[in-house]
Amino acid sequence: MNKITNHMPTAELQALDAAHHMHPFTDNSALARKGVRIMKSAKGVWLTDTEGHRILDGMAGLWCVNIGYGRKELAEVAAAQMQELAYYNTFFQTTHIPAIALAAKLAEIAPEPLNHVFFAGSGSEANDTNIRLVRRYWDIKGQPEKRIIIARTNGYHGSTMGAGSLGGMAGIHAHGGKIAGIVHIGEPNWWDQGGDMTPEEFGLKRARELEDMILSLGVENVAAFIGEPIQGAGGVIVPPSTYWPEIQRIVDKYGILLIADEVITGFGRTGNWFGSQTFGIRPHIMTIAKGLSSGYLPIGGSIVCDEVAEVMGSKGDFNHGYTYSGHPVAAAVALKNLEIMQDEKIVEHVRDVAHPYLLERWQGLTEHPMVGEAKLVGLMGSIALTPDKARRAKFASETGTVGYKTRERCFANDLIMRHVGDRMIISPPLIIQPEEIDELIRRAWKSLDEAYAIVKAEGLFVAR
Ligand code: PXG
Repeated sequence: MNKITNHMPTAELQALDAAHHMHPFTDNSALARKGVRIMKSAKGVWLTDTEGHRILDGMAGLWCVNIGYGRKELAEVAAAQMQELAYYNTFFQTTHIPAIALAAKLAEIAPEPLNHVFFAGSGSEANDTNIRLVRRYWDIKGQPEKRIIIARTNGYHGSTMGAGSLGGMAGIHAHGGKIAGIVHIGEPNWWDQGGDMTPEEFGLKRARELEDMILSLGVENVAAFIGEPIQGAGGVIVPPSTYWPEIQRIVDKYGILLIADEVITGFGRTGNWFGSQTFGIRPHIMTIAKGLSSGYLPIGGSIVCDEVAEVMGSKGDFNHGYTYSGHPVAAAVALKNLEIMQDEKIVEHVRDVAHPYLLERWQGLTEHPMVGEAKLVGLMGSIALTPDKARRAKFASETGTVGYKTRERCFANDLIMRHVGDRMIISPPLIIQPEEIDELIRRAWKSLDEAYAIVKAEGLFVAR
């Protein structure tokens, strides 16, 4: 086979990709017919593809490139660490300097009493760790029957067997099934499901489903509750203000463990280091990945509170771990990423500059005839597309039809803004500057206008 170079025509690269590459969450034969988009390089918030388009990345890759693309310092740290110690494991009573330093840094950044880190290679792996960890915790405490984990419909926790089961997405369960001992309650999605209730009433109602579920299962059988502070892959669903305080009250009352999945909301995304701080949540365990290394290398983990770590350490081995738990190169890069975030005050930039600047313009999108609500926490936002704002109506077409058409216009206008059903979502790199926000909003308006024209012309601007 010929050497693949960046000079190879896009069509040839697409043909090779279609012949040999199975993409995640993709209809691969449909993609083969259409032709995949091939990214080539990136700097800051800007991607360049093999056709020379400069694309504004409104998603930070897959919610992860928080400090932006092309940071040389991270490449240098990776190269240096590979030469110093490319790999060693953290099993068998050994460790290495990057894993020590990163665990200590995470303990410094995370809220008290979260001071202990179990490393994984991804968010999915970390959530698989969490399933085994919470069950082992109750075993050691002499309550081995406490095994059930309560999660939420339309939550996303990854796509390994365990993490996919924690997630509440029927499409994932349909492909390969779901492990036992995980149940789901409703999501705090007021726009879609709140009916005539106020957001605050609906938030309480959805939180109280946790109490009802605990009581119906028997608290003696329940190990933990897991939730994303803000559902990301589910469509950037910002819960009503009443939701998390009520969840916290219930978790405290029944003494079950609380796992905050911070894979997206961690590391500055919501304007604080962690989404748990933004919502006043006090988790026993936080799942982390993505922004931990700004996506420069794969790494994830579970940050565990003192009490859980103490119990886990009190009765022999925890028979669990990954070859790449605390991988030295990934750990060194993650540590440098966090140092850059601190030195350049990136969390403060989100909170004091980028969020307030974007908020006003993002909310302005609700003046568009097709946009109902606009939500933005930190730099995590969504808009609901609707044919009738007052009724929060859904489109008559199959859910996602209008969202997909809108996403296609964004792609055509060199803006990466995704759709989840008929919601459009953004999660740009945290280093985004006001002039780039202006450009994002310009492209979003243009794409919405074009999509609206298409939707109307096709007779799809019709309520269900
Ligand atoms: N938890 C949350 C909250 C996530 O968003 C994971 C766990 C799993 O992490 P890994 O590293 O195993 O992928 C995620 C991942 C999407 C999309 O379509 C979102 C994710 C992954 C892939 C696609 O928005 N989030």
